[in-house]
Amino acid sequence: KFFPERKVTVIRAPFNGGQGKLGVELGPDRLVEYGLLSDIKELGWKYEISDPLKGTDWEEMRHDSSDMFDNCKRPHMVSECCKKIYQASSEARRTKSFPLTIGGDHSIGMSTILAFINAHPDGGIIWVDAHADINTPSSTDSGNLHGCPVAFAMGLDEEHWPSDFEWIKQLKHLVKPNQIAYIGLRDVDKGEKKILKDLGIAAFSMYHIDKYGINGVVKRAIKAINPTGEGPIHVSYDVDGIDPQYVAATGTPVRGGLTLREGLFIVEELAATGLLAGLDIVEVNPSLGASEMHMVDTVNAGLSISRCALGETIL
Ligand code: HAR
Ligand code: MN
Ligand code: MN
Ligand code: MN
Repeated sequence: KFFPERKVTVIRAPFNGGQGKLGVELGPDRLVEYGLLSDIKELGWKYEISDPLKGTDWEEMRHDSSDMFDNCKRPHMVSECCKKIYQASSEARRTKSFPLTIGGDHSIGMSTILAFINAHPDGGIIWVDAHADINTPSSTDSGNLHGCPVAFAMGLDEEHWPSDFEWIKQLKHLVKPNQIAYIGLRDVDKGEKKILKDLGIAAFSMYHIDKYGINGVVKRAIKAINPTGEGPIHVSYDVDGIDPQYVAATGTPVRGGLTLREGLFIVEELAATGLLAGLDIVEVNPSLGASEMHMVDTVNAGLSISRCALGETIL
């Protein structure tokens, strides 16, 4: 009901500046090479492609190693690229097109969820991930901003932000703690645990999946962010939420994750509710994994997630 014309905007986000491993910027091309666009068509959607980072002067971005703020790495690059992705995502929402953003590292999640919340102030977000990505520029140990997008989208600790992120402070809406729920967590930093607890954010770890089953967790997550049962839901899907036995070609794999079926069930169930209103697929790194097979498995997992989100069912 949110997408009367059944149109998808595929937003390419070939970005790696939120972390230190090369290769994740190749994710979008690999997903397309392995059939993303034909999958979309086959499921009865039209698509258009948005390429907001095209023409980016990467030399200028890396102007020098002075793109640091305390221990935060590349704040200028991350902010500039995220601003462009925010604009592309907002434009897709303006035209009632389903934004399918393909990364790239997860720093770009700040853009897609902010565009979502500014288009749908009553919306809810499900963040599928092994990690909570809610470090602030002050709490991050690694300095990698792909560990911080949720904190930026929520305006946490904004008095200590690098000045590059001023644009976020100008937005009408930021994400509120009751508008996001996590599924799949298993590697959360000490400082992040405190933030999650203090703000009362709904966080379903692998423990909760073992305890309630994936169906029980998805139900609880929807209820936490969408008490009326009618608001739209955006999913920001870090493929490392799924266990590395299925998804090995990713920058920060953590064992003990979702099975591939559990990972797909999340999006199948959200698509079935008719509330799914946007998807990010991030952290596919075709250069990682011990073999070609790992790359192929990981890309195919990303494609399966997209197809489930667009309504593919098993029968
Ligand atoms: N929490 C760690 C940090 O802040 C690692 C998190 C980043 N890893 C990701 N994002 N792939 O989900 O650096
Ligand atoms: Mn700057
Ligand atoms: Mn992530
Ligand atoms: Mn992660």
